[in-house]
Amino acid sequence: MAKALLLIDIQNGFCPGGNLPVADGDIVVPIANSLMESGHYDLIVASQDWHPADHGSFASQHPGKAPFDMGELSGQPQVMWPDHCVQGTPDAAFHPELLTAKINYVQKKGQNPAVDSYSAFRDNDKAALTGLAAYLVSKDVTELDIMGLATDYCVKFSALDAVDMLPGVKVRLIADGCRGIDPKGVEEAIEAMREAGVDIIESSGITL
Ligand code: VGL
Ligand code: ZN
Repeated sequence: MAKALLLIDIQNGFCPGGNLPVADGDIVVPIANSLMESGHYDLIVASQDWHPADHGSFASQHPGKAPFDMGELSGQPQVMWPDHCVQGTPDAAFHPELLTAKINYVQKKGQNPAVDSYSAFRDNDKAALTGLAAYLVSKDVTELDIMGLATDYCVKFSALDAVDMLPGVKVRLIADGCRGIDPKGVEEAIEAMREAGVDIIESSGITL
């Protein structure tokens, strides 16, 4: 029986000044920090979008495409993103104020140039697993709280996969600890998570 906090992609790239900034993305940092310091969690895990420079989700790899166009990657529809979170660059680093010393395990994702990986658990085509589900099972995690960036992409896909891949684990979304790319997408994402069985909560409701 263990309670885990999963911090999704709290990286410079998704914060103001980054290459794929989410409005007010950095506002989630103090929320993550106070939750990590609260003593509520037995285990703290963070994901990190970690792309090679030639990742196929980048518009720069598709002649004629601009960032945020729709395109294709390995035959599947794919949003064309600006180059972001390239391995080893400052854009891929965790936000400098995130208390990374409190993080027990970092799950990198998105390394395969031929497929995107919004979820911290597996690639978008659901073929390759990252190993995070097995890690959480090995730590006997029974409650998983999720927050981070971006609500309508990596947070959503991670929460849906958590429900799918961790049967018996209670999954909650800390809504005020998330920020998204598209306001309408955020509403739809929260509804999709709720329908899948994710509890939508606020960080203020988490107490020892
Ligand atoms: C993300 C788009 C592309 C995210 C990552 O972290 O939500 N979104 N790569
Ligand atoms: Zn990405």
